[in-house]
Amino acid sequence: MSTRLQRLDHLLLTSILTAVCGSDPTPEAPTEDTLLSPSHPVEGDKGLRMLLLQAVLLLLVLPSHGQDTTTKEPGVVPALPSGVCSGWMAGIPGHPGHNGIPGRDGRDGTPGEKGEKGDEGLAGPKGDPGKSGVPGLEGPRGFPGDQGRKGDPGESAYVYRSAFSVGLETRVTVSNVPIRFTKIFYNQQNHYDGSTGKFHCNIPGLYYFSYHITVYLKDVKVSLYKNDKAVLFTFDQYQDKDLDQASSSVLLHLEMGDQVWLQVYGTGEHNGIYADNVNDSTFTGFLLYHDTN
Ligand SMILES: [Ca+2]
Repeated sequence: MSTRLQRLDHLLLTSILTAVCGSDPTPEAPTEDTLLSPSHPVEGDKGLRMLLLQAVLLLLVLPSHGQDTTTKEPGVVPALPSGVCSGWMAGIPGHPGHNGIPGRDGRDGTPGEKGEKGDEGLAGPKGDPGKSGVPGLEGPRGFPGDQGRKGDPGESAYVYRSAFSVGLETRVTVSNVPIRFTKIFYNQQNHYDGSTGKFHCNIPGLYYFSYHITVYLKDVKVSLYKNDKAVLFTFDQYQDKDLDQASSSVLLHLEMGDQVWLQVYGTGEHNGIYADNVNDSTFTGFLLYHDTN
């Protein structure tokens, strides 16, 4: 029963397609001339064919009568007879569709082979100085250098010279007055006055004084005076039939105008200071350092 119905549907579809396409299943495609010819029955056939096409579509939509679905393969559509509608004219091509959205990024490719060694780069900037090393051993002593040129003459030292050295020419017989040494050994600056027996300070500074006295016939008490004040004392007792020596020395700071001399001191007869052609009594003084201010 189902086979018969399928055959009937197939026969009906074939007839309809034949009616739509024409009596001849393989007619030549109508040309533009034939389609536009007034003698061609275009309008009448066109309405009939459209009606038949709608009927065919309705039959295809309706289910088959009493079709046995158990014996039919799902999705199998009966094949159309060969040669049917082979002259069907293709429609006008549609418009191209819009471009789709870009696809997702593909996966990372496999690593490539190792490339060749590149060229040597430019030299970098100069680095910071390194730390100082350990000092080396001291080298050998060098040769003496050339002698330097002679320096400029210094300030004259003449003004700072002050010295005298004098002695007795005869024995002293008078006490309590300055002893006059008239035997001049040195008195170039004339700071010692032989007429008074006093030394006059012309250059402030430190002075050295000394005296060496020959003692004969009497005891000797002698002092070094500075401006009427005894600052140094020497005492020698005379022994009969003998010669004694009395001496002393001192450093004194003197100001301008100070005076220094030797003098027998005391009330007794202590003037045994003696001198002759073979025995001298001397008095000496000189500037050691002058004041700098
Ligand atoms: Ca003595």
